[in-house]
Amino acid sequence: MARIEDVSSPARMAEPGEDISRDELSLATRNHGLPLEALRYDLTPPGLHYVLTHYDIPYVAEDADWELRIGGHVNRPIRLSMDNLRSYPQVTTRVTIECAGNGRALLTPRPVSQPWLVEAVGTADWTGVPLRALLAEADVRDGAVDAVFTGADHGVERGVEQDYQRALPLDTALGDTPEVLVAYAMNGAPLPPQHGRPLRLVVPGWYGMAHVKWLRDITVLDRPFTGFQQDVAYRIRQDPDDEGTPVSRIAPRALMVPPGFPDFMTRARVVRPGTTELEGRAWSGRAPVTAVEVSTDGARTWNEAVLDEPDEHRWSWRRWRFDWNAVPGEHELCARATDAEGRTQPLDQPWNRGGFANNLVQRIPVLCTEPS
Ligand SMILES: Nc1nc2c(c(=O)[nH]1)N[C@H]1C(S)=C(S)[C@@H](COP(=O)(O)O)O[C@H]1N2
Ligand SMILES: [Mo]
Repeated sequence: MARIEDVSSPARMAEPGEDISRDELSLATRNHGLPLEALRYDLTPPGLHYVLTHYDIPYVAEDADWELRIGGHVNRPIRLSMDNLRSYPQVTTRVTIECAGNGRALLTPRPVSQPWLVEAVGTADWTGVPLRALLAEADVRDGAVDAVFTGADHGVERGVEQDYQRALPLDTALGDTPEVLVAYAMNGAPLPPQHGRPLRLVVPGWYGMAHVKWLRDITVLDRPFTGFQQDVAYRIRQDPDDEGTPVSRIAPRALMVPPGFPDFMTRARVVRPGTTELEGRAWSGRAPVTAVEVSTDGARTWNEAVLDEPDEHRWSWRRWRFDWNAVPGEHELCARATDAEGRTQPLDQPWNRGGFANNLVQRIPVLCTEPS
């Protein structure tokens, strides 16, 4: 096994023209995306939410046996059963989670990893205990810097054997906007195994890697955490030896429900002439989405879409729609979101070695048939 000190470079790049490999295919069959037609739901139905798991899904026979330990740089280390956790005042937050590698397989050169197109997203109501209530109980000592979250899953990555671990800066862990949750329910039911049964972290606004599943340990550190998923993976680098910047909050993105009907093999879309309502969802983990624009001519011209009124769900995606008068021929549809801080989506491919946080505008080729 390699030591983490020896592995600082990101994953391999595919050679020019190199097809998706068997390894990538085996990841893609385990880690499924949101079928884009399910963007129609406010709350993603169970089983349609995307899934990403680095190693194996731990088998948990009895939630009653689970224990969450909180320790490290605290005055009162604690151990909590699921019943203990359920006795705290509970909070439910609607959160859109997106994998930081969403869009990776569309990049050139392609970082070799889970080959997402654009479908690594989903929205759920997560119920649990605010993390800050648990940290208050453990009484964090002065000088604390990071809180490290450890999952029960274990594996090897680029030669380094490890538990899945991620940290949050202490001010984020203790913050109230967003309020981080230690969640035990998804859409009102116990967490399904693939989403972290019985316990996971939910960090509204942050990319998926921060939402540690099968959470069994929280350790407070008086120094920055330097684990593999923090310091080696999930950093935005142009070159292997860049120090890079950490991946954190979700960049704005709009996705469209694929219009009309698909060709089975190519997924190419077919619509009939006339008015077609285009619709989709848009989100940003930094600031609320304030505009969505739609192009029906391959991003040459843009039109303002109608955004649903903002509701109380600040960390959830918002629905948008646009009436398109489809005429026979080939078209390319696009949508792009802009947030309250002026961030929007690029037309030119943003690129980094991990393929992280790229939010290239989605393009959907559509064939509109002749009137029948
Ligand atoms: N313990 C553990 N937590 C994890 C992961 C993991 O592999 N192990 N994957 C992370 C990543 S990269 C993502 S994108 C999200 C996916 O959450 P979901 O499968 O519930 O959609 O979980 C995160 N939490
Ligand atoms: Mo991810």
